[in-house]
Amino acid sequence: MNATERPYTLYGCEVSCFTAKVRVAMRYKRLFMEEKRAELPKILKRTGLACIPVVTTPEEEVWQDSSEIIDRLEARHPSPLLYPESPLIARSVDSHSASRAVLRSPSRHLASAIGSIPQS
Ligand SMILES: N[C@@H](CCC(=O)N[C@@H](CS)C(=O)NCC(=O)O)C(=O)O
Repeated sequence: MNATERPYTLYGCEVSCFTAKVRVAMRYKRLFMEEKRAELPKILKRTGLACIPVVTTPEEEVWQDSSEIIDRLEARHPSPLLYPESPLIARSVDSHSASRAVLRSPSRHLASAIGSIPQS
Protein backbone atom coordinates (compact mmCIF):
# COMPACT_ATOMS: atom_id res chain seq x y z
CA MET A 1 0.00 0.00 0.00
CA ASN A 2 1.05 3.64 -0.46
CA ALA A 3 2.10 5.66 2.53
CA THR A 4 -0.63 8.16 1.64
CA GLU A 5 -4.38 7.57 1.67
CA ARG A 6 -4.79 8.54 -1.96
CA PRO A 7 -4.67 5.79 -4.54
CA TYR A 8 -2.89 5.58 -7.84
CA THR A 9 -5.49 5.76 -10.61
CA LEU A 10 -5.04 3.75 -13.77
CA TYR A 11 -7.01 5.09 -16.74
CA GLY A 12 -7.35 2.52 -19.46
CA CYS A 13 -9.65 0.08 -21.08
CA GLU A 14 -10.31 -3.62 -20.55
CA VAL A 15 -9.27 -4.68 -24.07
CA SER A 16 -5.99 -2.75 -23.99
CA CYS A 17 -2.94 -4.95 -23.50
CA PHE A 18 -0.87 -1.89 -22.51
CA THR A 19 -3.40 -1.15 -19.77
CA ALA A 20 -3.21 -4.80 -18.69
CA LYS A 21 0.56 -4.57 -18.51
CA VAL A 22 0.34 -1.69 -16.03
CA ARG A 23 -2.54 -3.31 -14.11
CA VAL A 24 -0.49 -6.45 -13.59
CA ALA A 25 2.50 -4.47 -12.36
CA MET A 26 0.40 -2.47 -9.89
CA ARG A 27 -1.35 -5.53 -8.54
CA TYR A 28 1.88 -7.49 -8.29
CA LYS A 29 3.33 -4.66 -6.21
CA ARG A 30 0.12 -4.55 -4.16
CA LEU A 31 -0.25 -0.80 -4.64
CA PHE A 32 -3.25 1.08 -3.36
CA MET A 33 -4.90 1.74 -6.72
CA GLU A 34 -8.16 2.14 -8.54
CA GLU A 35 -8.93 1.71 -12.20
CA LYS A 36 -11.20 3.87 -14.31
CA ARG A 37 -12.24 3.52 -17.90
CA ALA A 38 -10.47 6.22 -19.89
CA GLU A 39 -12.60 8.97 -21.39
CA LEU A 40 -10.95 10.67 -24.35
CA PRO A 41 -11.69 14.31 -23.40
CA LYS A 42 -10.29 13.79 -19.90
CA ILE A 43 -7.18 12.00 -21.19
CA LEU A 44 -6.55 14.75 -23.72
CA LYS A 45 -6.98 17.41 -21.06
CA ARG A 46 -4.53 15.70 -18.70
CA THR A 47 -1.86 14.68 -21.20
CA GLY A 48 -2.47 16.36 -24.54
CA LEU A 49 -2.29 12.92 -26.16
CA ALA A 50 -5.13 10.57 -27.02
CA CYS A 51 -3.33 7.53 -25.71
CA ILE A 52 -3.79 5.04 -22.89
CA PRO A 53 -2.77 3.89 -20.36
CA VAL A 54 -2.40 6.91 -18.10
CA VAL A 55 -1.65 6.79 -14.37
CA THR A 56 -2.21 9.58 -11.89
CA THR A 57 -0.19 9.31 -8.70
CA PRO A 58 -1.28 10.07 -5.15
CA GLU A 59 0.60 13.38 -5.59
CA GLU A 60 -1.43 14.07 -8.77
CA GLU A 61 1.45 13.58 -11.16
CA VAL A 62 0.30 12.31 -14.54
CA TRP A 63 2.26 9.49 -16.17
CA GLN A 64 1.84 8.11 -19.67
CA ASP A 65 3.32 5.20 -21.62
CA SER A 66 3.23 1.76 -20.06
CA SER A 67 7.01 1.25 -20.02
CA GLU A 68 7.60 4.69 -18.52
CA ILE A 69 4.89 4.08 -15.93
CA ILE A 70 6.36 0.73 -14.93
CA ASP A 71 9.88 2.17 -14.69
CA ARG A 72 8.58 4.85 -12.35
CA LEU A 73 6.63 2.35 -10.25
CA GLU A 74 9.66 0.10 -10.05
CA ALA A 75 11.78 3.05 -8.84
CA ARG A 76 9.24 4.07 -6.21
CA HIS A 77 8.19 0.60 -5.11
CA PRO A 78 11.14 -1.70 -5.72
CA SER A 79 9.75 -4.55 -3.67
CA PRO A 80 8.69 -6.94 -5.04
CA LEU A 81 10.98 -6.37 -7.97
CA LEU A 82 9.09 -6.73 -11.24
CA TYR A 83 12.01 -6.95 -13.63
CA PRO A 84 15.15 -9.06 -13.45
CA GLU A 85 18.13 -7.05 -12.18
CA SER A 86 20.01 -7.32 -15.48
CA PRO A 87 19.06 -4.23 -17.54
CA LEU A 88 19.34 -6.19 -20.78
CA ILE A 89 16.97 -8.92 -19.65
CA ALA A 90 14.66 -6.32 -18.11
CA ARG A 91 14.31 -4.52 -21.46
CA SER A 92 13.59 -7.79 -23.16
CA VAL A 93 10.89 -8.66 -20.62
CA ASP A 94 9.34 -5.23 -21.11
CA SER A 95 9.14 -5.64 -24.89
CA HIS A 96 7.56 -9.05 -24.57
CA SER A 97 5.12 -7.99 -21.88
CA ALA A 98 3.40 -5.72 -24.40
CA SER A 99 2.45 -8.68 -26.51
CA ARG A 100 -0.76 -10.58 -26.06
CA ALA A 101 1.18 -13.83 -26.17
CA VAL A 102 2.72 -13.07 -22.80
CA LEU A 103 -0.60 -11.99 -21.36
CA ARG A 104 -2.12 -15.30 -22.47
CA SER A 105 0.57 -17.32 -20.75
CA PRO A 106 1.64 -15.29 -17.72
CA SER A 107 4.24 -16.52 -15.33
CA ARG A 108 3.02 -18.32 -12.25
CA HIS A 109 4.03 -15.33 -10.10
CA LEU A 110 2.13 -12.78 -12.17
CA ALA A 111 -0.95 -14.87 -12.91
CA SER A 112 -2.75 -13.93 -9.72
CA ALA A 113 -2.22 -10.24 -10.43
CA ILE A 114 -4.12 -10.33 -13.72
CA GLY A 115 -7.78 -9.46 -13.66
CA SER A 116 -10.47 -7.39 -15.23
CA ILE A 117 -11.56 -3.84 -14.45
CA PRO A 118 -14.99 -2.90 -13.11
CA GLN A 119 -17.66 -2.62 -15.79
CA SER A 120 -18.91 0.83 -14.74
N1 LIG B 1 3.83 3.08 -26.05
C1 LIG B 1 2.51 3.17 -25.50
C2 LIG B 1 1.53 2.57 -26.49
C3 LIG B 1 0.14 2.65 -25.99
C4 LIG B 1 -0.87 2.41 -27.08
O1 LIG B 1 -0.57 2.05 -28.21
N2 LIG B 1 -2.13 2.62 -26.68
C5 LIG B 1 -3.29 2.56 -27.52
C6 LIG B 1 -3.40 3.65 -28.49
S1 LIG B 1 -3.74 5.11 -27.62
C7 LIG B 1 -3.57 1.28 -28.19
O2 LIG B 1 -4.05 1.19 -29.27
N3 LIG B 1 -3.32 0.27 -27.50
C8 LIG B 1 -3.70 -1.05 -27.87
C9 LIG B 1 -3.68 -1.87 -26.64
O3 LIG B 1 -3.40 -1.32 -25.57
O4 LIG B 1 -3.96 -3.07 -26.75
C10 LIG B 1 2.47 2.46 -24.15
O5 LIG B 1 3.25 1.54 -23.93
O6 LIG B 1 1.68 2.87 -23.29
